[in-house]
Amino acid sequence: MISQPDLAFLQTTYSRPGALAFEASPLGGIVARLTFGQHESLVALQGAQVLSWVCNGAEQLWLSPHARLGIGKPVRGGIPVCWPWFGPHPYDEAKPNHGFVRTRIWEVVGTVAESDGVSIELAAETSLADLAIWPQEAQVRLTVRLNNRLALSLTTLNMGDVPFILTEALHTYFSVSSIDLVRIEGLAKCAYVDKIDNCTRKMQAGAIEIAHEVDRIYLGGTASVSLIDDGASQRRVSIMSRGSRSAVVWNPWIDKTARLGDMGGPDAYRHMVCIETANAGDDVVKVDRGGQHVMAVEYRVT
Ligand code: TA6
Repeated sequence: MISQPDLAFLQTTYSRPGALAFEASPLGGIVARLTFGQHESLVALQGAQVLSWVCNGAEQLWLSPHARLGIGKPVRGGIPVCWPWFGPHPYDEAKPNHGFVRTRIWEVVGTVAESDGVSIELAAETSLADLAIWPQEAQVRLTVRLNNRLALSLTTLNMGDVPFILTEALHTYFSVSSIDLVRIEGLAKCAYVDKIDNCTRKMQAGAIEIAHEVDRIYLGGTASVSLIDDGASQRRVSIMSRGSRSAVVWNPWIDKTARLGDMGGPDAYRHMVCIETANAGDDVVKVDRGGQHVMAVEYRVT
């Protein structure tokens, strides 16, 4: 078990009556429950991972039924924080996929409850032990803010004496009615790396529809993307990013769902799609010594 901070301490120090409370999650770790009117979000201390976002009474995110906290494995679903690299380590595949902070217990550094929203800020710092897998000194902070929207802001601070290169993603798993009734707009005419076709570079023509495994890194800046679900939920999720030059679209489809083994069933792929705000592939970020970088995203459901 990974040690968790004291629930009573968190409640006493950071809870906000009627807006933010900490609780022991049935998944095995501590989560913060943010409430704003009929909207709600759950944020795990492990990985500073958003596990749930209920907007207008409907869950917007997909979470594996196998999700467990505190077992040293990343949780599949919600909004994983991929940092300080996206995907496999640039030159050592033995290192964890998507960096090493998804399984880390982040520290709560602040909570705010105001008339226009409620937010929590969490932080994680690289340790001496981390130098073996990433030879930099850095801090990463995530602020999650809930009102009738959900906004995340990921800040990287270079605490060391030399610049470093960063790739990163807010790896958001959206729940969808049925993958065949989904369109993704806003990436037309964007170049992308097709990871299921030998990383061939291609150009997106029109809206994205998904009828097979899709794993693409769209490059060069995508401030506004929309997920359109024409199924039972009949909804559009607007995704407004800043400080991000890449967008990743992923659906594992049938074979990869089976290989992953933690999606919760052979047809789980039909009910999720990842649309990730990122700096990935060619879009690396250089963080100067003493400098910082912010990547942010805001989701709105209409
Ligand atoms: O963002 C898409 C991706 O890089 C896929 O290639 C797949 O690996 C997915 O992330 C999930 O990665 P994970 O390490 O969470 O299993």
